Amino acid sequence: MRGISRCLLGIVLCVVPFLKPLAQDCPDRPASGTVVADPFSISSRNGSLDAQFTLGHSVDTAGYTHYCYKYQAPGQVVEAPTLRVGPGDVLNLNIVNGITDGDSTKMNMAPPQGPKCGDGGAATVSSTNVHFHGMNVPPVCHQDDVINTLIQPGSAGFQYGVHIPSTQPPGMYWYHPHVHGFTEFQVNGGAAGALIVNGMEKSRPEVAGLTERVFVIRQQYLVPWIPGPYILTLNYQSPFLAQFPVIDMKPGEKQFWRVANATLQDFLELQVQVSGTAVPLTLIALDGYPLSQTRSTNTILVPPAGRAEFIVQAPAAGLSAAFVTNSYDTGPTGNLDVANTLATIQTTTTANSTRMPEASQPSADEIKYRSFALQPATTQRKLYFSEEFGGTNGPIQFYITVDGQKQKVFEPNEQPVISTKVGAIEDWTIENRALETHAFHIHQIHFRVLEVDGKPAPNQDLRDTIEIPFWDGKGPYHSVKLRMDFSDPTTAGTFLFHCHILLHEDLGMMHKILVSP
Ligand SMILES: [Cu+2]
Repeated sequence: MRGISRCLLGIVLCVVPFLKPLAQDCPDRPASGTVVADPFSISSRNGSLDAQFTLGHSVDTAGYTHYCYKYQAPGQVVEAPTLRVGPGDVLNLNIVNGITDGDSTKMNMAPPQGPKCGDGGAATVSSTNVHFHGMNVPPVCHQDDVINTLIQPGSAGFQYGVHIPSTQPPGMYWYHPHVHGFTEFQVNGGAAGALIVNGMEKSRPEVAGLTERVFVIRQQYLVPWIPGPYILTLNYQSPFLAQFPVIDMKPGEKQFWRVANATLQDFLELQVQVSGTAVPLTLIALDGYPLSQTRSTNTILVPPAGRAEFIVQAPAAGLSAAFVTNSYDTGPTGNLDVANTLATIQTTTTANSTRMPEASQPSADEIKYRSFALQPATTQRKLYFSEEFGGTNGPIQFYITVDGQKQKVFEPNEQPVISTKVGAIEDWTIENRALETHAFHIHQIHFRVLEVDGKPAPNQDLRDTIEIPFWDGKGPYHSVKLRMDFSDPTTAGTFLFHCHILLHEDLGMMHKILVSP
């Protein structure tokens, strides 16, 4: 549903950004129409990556808040650096909530009643925590718990120590705040960055030695109280009039692009167009997992929170080229995902960037994921997305429901709606009964896409986020059948599954699952 629903649901949410004096905490963003640089990158050394981020915000002249992760690099403060780790490393990330002028009195949620993690207290518009999206890491305090972890403004900070499994596939993941009710606020235009697990050249030698580019696409609502208008930014550079971000490539050069959809709700139908025609891209990985076989396609659909990694061949000198997203129909009650030029591509003889390492053999640990979720399922479940107009919780309710249970919105202190055990292999059929496309995401694990609309999926990819198209009001619902593999004890615990349209998640289209050891 469009952004207006947040305002319809609570005028307080819409006016909060206007009540505070201007703050200018966040680094300046790159000027429109300039060459896009990769995010600043920090890498693990001797098995650990130690860094400190401070969450800040700036309020623009329209009164809207942009959140940011600030990192003190040598000689400069940079925003949301790319974190690079290896399988088996520890990510020691210290998070300081540096918001000094937030207004925690206007909107808050009851304190989580689970074990206190971090500062405790009520979740407010200025509370934060971090989710490591796609990482197969434990859902426990100081790792990837987002149910009980709260980092409040003014506290000393919070120490994450995320143990990356030795079996974590090489690829692109991302990090962002995940406080229920306020995720969209903090991700909007700002607080999100890329997390890369090294070693893709071992699994997919096609990328060895290529120039590597990291692109994070974010979304900024322009007018928070009016639905629709937004811009998409590429590594924080926004377009202005016809001045688009510029990607430099050498003529004919093959580059390895790693693209994260860090938008709030946008389904990105990505293409590289040369002289107006989409050209073939070699797809290497989705959602951090290398494909079992590469495939050639000229369009890659990346739902909100998804990632796609692919090889792009630069045009010959003198041809016009662009990186674009097409318009995407999300249904009668869905958002308007319009066509956008993300960047123009210019050929230059001086383009350079970091290069992927040369190929080497993956270890046995690193290739374990290839057999993930191949075993037959022992349990079948059916879930569905739905929306309800009118009700006690505002004009629209957003639900994800286990078939047979009562429709209800997420409550931070609810009991898990699904309980299972380590070792379970389950097939979940997820229907979309709403007049709007939703994006299913589960924390901690990936799933194998077995079927789409009841037919075998041609590629059976491993994903952590997948689109389920809207119902058009007649005929069968669209659905996916996903194999959930809970065999890894590393990810035992209580964690979340939800729609990754962040407004929907904030409004309760989410529930808990318990995987008991
Ligand atoms: Cu949704």
